[in-house]
Amino acid sequence: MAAPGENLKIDGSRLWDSLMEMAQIGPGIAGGNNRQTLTDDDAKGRALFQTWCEAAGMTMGVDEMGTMFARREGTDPDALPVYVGSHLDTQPTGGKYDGVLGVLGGLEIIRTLNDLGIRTKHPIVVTNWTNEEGTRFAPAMLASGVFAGMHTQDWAYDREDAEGLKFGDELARIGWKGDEPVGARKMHAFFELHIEQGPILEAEDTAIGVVTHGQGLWWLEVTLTGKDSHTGSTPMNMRVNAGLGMARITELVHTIAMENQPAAVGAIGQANVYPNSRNVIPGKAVFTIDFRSPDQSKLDGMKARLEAEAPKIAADLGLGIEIEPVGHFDPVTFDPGCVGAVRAAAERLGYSHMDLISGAGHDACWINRVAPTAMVMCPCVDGLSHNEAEEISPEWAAAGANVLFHAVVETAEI
Ligand code: HGY
Ligand code: MN
Ligand code: MN
Ligand code: MN
Repeated sequence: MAAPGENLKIDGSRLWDSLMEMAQIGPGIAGGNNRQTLTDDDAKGRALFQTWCEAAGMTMGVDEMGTMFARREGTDPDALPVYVGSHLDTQPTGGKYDGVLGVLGGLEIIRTLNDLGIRTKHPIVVTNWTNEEGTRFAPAMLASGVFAGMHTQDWAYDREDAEGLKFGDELARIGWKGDEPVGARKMHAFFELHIEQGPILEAEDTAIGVVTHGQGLWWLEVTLTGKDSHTGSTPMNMRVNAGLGMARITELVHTIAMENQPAAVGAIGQANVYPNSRNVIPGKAVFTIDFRSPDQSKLDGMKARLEAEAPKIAADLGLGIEIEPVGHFDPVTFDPGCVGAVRAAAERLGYSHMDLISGAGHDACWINRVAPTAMVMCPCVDGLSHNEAEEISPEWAAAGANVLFHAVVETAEI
């Protein structure tokens, strides 16, 4: 396969302009984005992406989970396409680049090939996976998980948000419930460009992360049941305090992760007490736990220890407890061939690069189960993400997109 010449580069300012234009849709309150999945803002972002894809001569397909597939034909229509993409949905207090850089980086590949009049042998399909974030509808990477056969579509359609709205209903409401069966598409390879969302690349002054592995994840939802009572007149020895149980289990999660260092993390994400009144002892607490590790035994060991010790905390306080796994994937090893294409591209282009384990989950983690897959990462300022202050430089964005371009085009064969 002929590798693209090192002088073949994407148009970094066009990519940056598109990032900034997409960032106008679903603005946050502090300079970032709140374009949560299946909201009207998500629909607007999807519409803008579709307009751009059609202007670039691509045809759009949409599957029954709402995932968007914009296809550019190759010279060999029978060749399996090379897929490239990420997600356009954001956290409630998200940044402008998480996911979006990977989708628009894919679009920039097409725009550049059009400029250069280059036609690859394999078709190329730029993808926007529905509901990668999993914050409105748990779990994360929901559509790519259905695509990879990890969840049934019916189970996904029944996922509810905090208002009790169902995923399937909201997908239909915004008009993005496609007609393609999910997972029917076969891929020659899948590549995803993403910001690191951690501090390593910036600290190492390195432009490109060659992602060899991804952490595994357990998401657990804990419900503690106690008794609402008066914060003033209830004696301390008569309280059945779900808020206290949540605090102690929060500490337990941290202790478990710290005792599994290095390469293990754990935290509480969402936390709600009920009735959430300032002079009522909470009779109920519902909160989510996020454990991650690249080491399978540490990952499963942390979950097992939590499941063994949290009930003892609950029993000491007279609380009822339910622990429900709501998301999981094992540690990921990406395809050595695709990882090699990423590494060779970084070398050919003269970018500093290092092998990296992804701390965050990505659609690529699921797609890696059904197609040869690899990721390209670029640094982000202070390693900050899932925060409206998330920031990257245009140079970092362009470097990541150039490596993505070379890896995709080499794999799609020119
Ligand atoms: O949770 C994750 O790792 C991803 O950002 N959704
Ligand atoms: Mn992401
Ligand atoms: Mn994210
Ligand atoms: Mn497992």
